[in-house]
Amino acid sequence: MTERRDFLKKSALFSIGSLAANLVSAEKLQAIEALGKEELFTEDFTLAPLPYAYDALEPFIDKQTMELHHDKHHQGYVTNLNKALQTTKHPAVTSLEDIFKNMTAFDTAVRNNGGGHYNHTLFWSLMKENKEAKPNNPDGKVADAINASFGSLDEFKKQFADAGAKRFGSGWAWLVVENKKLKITSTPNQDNTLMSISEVKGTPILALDVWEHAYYLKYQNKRADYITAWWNVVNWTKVNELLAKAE
Ligand code: MN3
Repeated sequence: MTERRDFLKKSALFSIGSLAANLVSAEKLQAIEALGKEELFTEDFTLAPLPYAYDALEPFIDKQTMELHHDKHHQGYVTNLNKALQTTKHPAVTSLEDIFKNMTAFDTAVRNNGGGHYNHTLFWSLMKENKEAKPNNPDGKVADAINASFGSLDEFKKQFADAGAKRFGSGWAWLVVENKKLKITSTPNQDNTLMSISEVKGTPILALDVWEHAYYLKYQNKRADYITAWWNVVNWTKVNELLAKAE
């Protein structure tokens, strides 16, 4: 335990040293030190590469959108999340899920950028290439669960697309599991249904980014067209995996 504390202290000092060199003024550094070193320490979150090529989702989602979305937008959330965790006081952090459970204990920048990091990581994993000209429909448990909860696949897709289309401004549409029940909902900004501040809670098993940056280059203002195209690249195998884990 002592070793761990020493390690934490050293790492914190190192991290403050780096901050002093790169990011913050002497005044800010003093304020940070006053917060207590251990609370400042966190291991940096990192951005994983996309699990497929940038052009894998063509023609439904274009290469340039994927490049900007992953390399600029998602990277921005990761960078700003690390910065926020290094410069604000907060409880010890071991995972994004821990942060979300106790959201009000963290700075707004942690909420926005932590949500951004989690939501995008999930979003990339929930898509896959589709070069076949045939409907991309779910099978297995998730197909049964969708029929049981919404009556039919068409009705589910209609309700989910509505949740995305009607989300005013920027946000996300979700299919979540709560108490073994499937639920469709949406959240503003980079919020998600794991956050303690979320009105609707549950474990996300399908996520759709409806921020303009997700579709504007190819679909301009036509969010509904983007959603219609997006169904072609949903990775239902991954949705089934997440459903099995959530139950
Ligand atoms: Mn996005």
